Amino acid sequence: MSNDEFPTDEPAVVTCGLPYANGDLHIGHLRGYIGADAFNRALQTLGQDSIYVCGSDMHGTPVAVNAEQEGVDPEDFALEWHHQYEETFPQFNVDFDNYGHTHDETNVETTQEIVRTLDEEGYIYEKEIQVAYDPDADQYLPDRYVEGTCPYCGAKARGDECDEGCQRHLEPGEVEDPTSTITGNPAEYRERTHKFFEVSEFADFLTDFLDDLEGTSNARNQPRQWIEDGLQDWCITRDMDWGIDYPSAEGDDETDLVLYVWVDAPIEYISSSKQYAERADDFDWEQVWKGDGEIMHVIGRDIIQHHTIFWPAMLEGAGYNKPRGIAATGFITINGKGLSTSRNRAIWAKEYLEEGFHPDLLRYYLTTTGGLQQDVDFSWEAFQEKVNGELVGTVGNFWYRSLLFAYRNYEGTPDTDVSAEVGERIEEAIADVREHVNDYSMRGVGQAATQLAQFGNEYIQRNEPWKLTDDDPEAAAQVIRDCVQIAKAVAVVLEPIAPDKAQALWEQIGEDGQIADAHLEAALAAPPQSFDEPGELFAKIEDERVEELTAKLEERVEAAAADDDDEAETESDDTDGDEAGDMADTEDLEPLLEDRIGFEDFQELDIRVGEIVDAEGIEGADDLARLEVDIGFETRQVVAGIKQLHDLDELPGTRCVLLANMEPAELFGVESNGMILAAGDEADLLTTHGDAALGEKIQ
Ligand code: B3M
Ligand code: ZN
Repeated sequence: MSNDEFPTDEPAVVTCGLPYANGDLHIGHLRGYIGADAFNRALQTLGQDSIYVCGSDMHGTPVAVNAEQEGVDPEDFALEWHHQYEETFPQFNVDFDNYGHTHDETNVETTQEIVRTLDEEGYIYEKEIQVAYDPDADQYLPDRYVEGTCPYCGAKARGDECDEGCQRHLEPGEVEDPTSTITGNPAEYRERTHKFFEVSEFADFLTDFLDDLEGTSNARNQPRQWIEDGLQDWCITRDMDWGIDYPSAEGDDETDLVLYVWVDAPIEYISSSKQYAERADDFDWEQVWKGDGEIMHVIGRDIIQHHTIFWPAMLEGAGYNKPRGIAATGFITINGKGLSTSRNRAIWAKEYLEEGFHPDLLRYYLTTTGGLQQDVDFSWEAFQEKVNGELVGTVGNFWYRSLLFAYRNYEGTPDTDVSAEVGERIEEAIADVREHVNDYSMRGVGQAATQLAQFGNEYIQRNEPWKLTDDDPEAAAQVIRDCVQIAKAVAVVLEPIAPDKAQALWEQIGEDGQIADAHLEAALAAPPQSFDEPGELFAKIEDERVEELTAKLEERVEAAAADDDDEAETESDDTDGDEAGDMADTEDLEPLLEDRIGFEDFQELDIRVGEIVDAEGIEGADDLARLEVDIGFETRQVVAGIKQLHDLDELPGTRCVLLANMEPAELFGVESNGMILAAGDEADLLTTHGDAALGEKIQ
């Protein structure tokens, strides 16, 4: 790989995290696949030789547990989902050059070969470890067969990941108070021999790798801490039947272990590239994976550790090339609440299409709402606003008005050159796009297209060609010539995000072939001279439609909640293992902020232990109370919105926590000089539990 600016001379592979073949695809999945697809298309638009590969993740407990619940064989179960995914992705213009699956022959062979190499290179050893076991089910309990408490943060965790807390990968035996998800009984720990990959040997390599890594800042920075904290070796086998067998060395007895799903899953990136190479003569998979090609992964932010630690270490240990870039997407929330498949708070891929919306609208919404890394809140209102404002109001409006004018007056593109002003503006857009692609910002690419269309609208408005046609036909022709060029340039820039719509515009201006094959320079190449009457490419989404869709969603969530109440409380909420977004029990919580702050920022908050000494309601304010809080040095008057939530007479004597350096504010004529900290809708007051003195700083 290089860190040279795209386009480079080396071939590139873009991948996206593999979906577990265990349930319907939803908008949380689509965000990643669309983002990566747009990135691959944008690279190609720059002239980069690039392919996009992926596959279904067939193994592991996310599939085994769900298949078992349905009483079907895991292979049949996973294959059925795999076929469904193969059909669904193209419907969103997610255009994989190869879409395989982890259970196919290529991946089984490639995985076993890589593991064998790691073994031969001395990176794999055996160790006796404690493994959870369910005596009633007479079964070992790998990964999702066991639940318990995360030893790092105390959150409820699965056997191999702290999915609701700190997001760490957990090793077998680490989860505390293990319970079997099969019977609900406490699990026992039993001793077993397993294989370990010596990740700890790769600390220096990984540090250098991160120094060069491109992509989103979360993927580049979070892993540094894990390395500093000390890398643990990684258990790469499991006591299960479903998976790829641990490859036996020659002469050795077969082990009865299968490989941990996270070993063979990323290897599918290689296997899928190999499969593509079998069909495409001009693509050399080894040049990418063993030579100096460019490898870029788009993943969910919950699997950063797998892709920035385990995966590059495996690649390095087995003599493969390392990834150049990793872009980790944030989560998706729906109407401000966590996406939850089990609670039916999701926008399903099928549902979106059945509602009759064009895939490019969702592609545009998902890529331009927040950067890749940010959490995105989907609501039908926000979707409508984006579509109506930017696609209909700006892009569609510009395309239609300029092409219609050109058609009516010139039956196509007027026969002159583009003006210097417009040529320069298009060049500026091209430069912007180059920069955004190099920054892994698909949002930037989408915005560059919309801003160019916005410029087009202003340009036509400013020059009023309709006033010029009679008096100054040459000037009118110039303006329209410029507008057709801008329309074409917008299509070229927008193609990675909205490929169908861009193709439609391409055809409207009389171009042949596929706009997807055009490079950025095409934005400046003259369009054909004649074209047919254009049609409108985007339609407004009406308010009633949005109301109807929002109501439908709410009803569905309520119905699922009612069903849930009927079910046993012990039942596990999350069984789908989907990527990016299923927050199970946390769906009512505000999403965690992605942006981290430094310790210095935290120290700027002067938070003190206090005691409420007086509390009374504020006249005229329904919710506000005036509190006197003793913080050791002095007593502070603060206003707090807790009048309805606490019995004010009971409050004096209550310990609390006060943000003391809050700017003073006046509410209903009462000055507030601090903020007491509270959690949740009931304003549960935060406090300390030991003997911290009044005025003690919280740190
Ligand atoms: N199948 C899904 C996830 O954990 C998992 C991704 C594998 S990528 C190699 O998001
Ligand atoms: Zn944790």
